Amino acid sequence: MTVTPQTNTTLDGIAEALLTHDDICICGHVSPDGDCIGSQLALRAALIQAGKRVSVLLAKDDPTDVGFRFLPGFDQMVPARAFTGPCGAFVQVDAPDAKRIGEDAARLRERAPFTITIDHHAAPERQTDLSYTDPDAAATALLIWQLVAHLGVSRTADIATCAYAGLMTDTGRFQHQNTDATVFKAACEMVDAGADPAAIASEFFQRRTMASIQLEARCIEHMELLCEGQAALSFVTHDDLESVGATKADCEQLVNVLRSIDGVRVAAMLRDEGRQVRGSFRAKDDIDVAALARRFGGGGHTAAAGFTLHDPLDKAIRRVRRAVEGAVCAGACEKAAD
Ligand SMILES: [Mn+2]
Repeated sequence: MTVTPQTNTTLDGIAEALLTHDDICICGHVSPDGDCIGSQLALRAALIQAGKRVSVLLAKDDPTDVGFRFLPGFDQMVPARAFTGPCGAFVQVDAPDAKRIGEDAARLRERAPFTITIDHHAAPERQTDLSYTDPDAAATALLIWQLVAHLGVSRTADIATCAYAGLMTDTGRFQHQNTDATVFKAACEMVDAGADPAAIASEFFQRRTMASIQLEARCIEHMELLCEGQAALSFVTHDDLESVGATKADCEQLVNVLRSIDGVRVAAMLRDEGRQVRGSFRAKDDIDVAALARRFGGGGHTAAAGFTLHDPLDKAIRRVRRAVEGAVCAGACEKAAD
């Protein structure tokens, strides 16, 4: 466990603060993933059990992954923009800063009398009254699972299901570098508490839309291999999305498809959003793609990071291609010289 310097409390401290507040608003990040939604809904269920009034907010009102819909409490989620209820304490999970929670939630956070961060993304500064950030945790859902014990409520099947969904997705189905004994021990506890691995995996991974399959075909069409096949770069345009009827959520897995190619060490995927280009990096070995993403003002984890470029697509592709070649081809030369 490595808590960041921005961490100023313990999970016990977070639990105590939550129990002394009411009308708790729980928000995640823009382009929410399974860990984000799973963490929000697991915490919601635990706090309701503790007798609290809780609201769960979506950073944006974009359509989300279909897999989320079966998670207990998902139907209660409201976009931050539309939220008009009381907010006695604002909790952000799986998101380190105002940028990641988006403008609407950030405005709500400014008005909240008390603010909390529970996260596993290292960040340069603390933006809330309390923060517990552990970059060694494989998923925020793992921290929420631990927090539930500190709240003194029981780990119900609903909480376990939401937490398991977060843990399963952020470890890439228990395959990523962050998958360790702690992850399996927690997953075991969640299954003991009532999470159904096959049912949850089926909701997340056996429900792909035709649009997402067609979008994957476009992504593969546009793909180029760099550094003698050690890196893969691709993109989808706004037209690609429109012509197959895909949503932004359908893009999330494309970068993993690129990474899965034999010999590829780094994958880069760009999505043209018109005024900006959203990018994702994934690494298969020890290349630090968070450092690469930071060069474009983004960030994330060592093996999975993201960024946004305010460039036309062709320029964004050139910049990313150069950065990836610098990191991967140069790294390959160093390895050869060892
Ligand atoms: Mn996460």
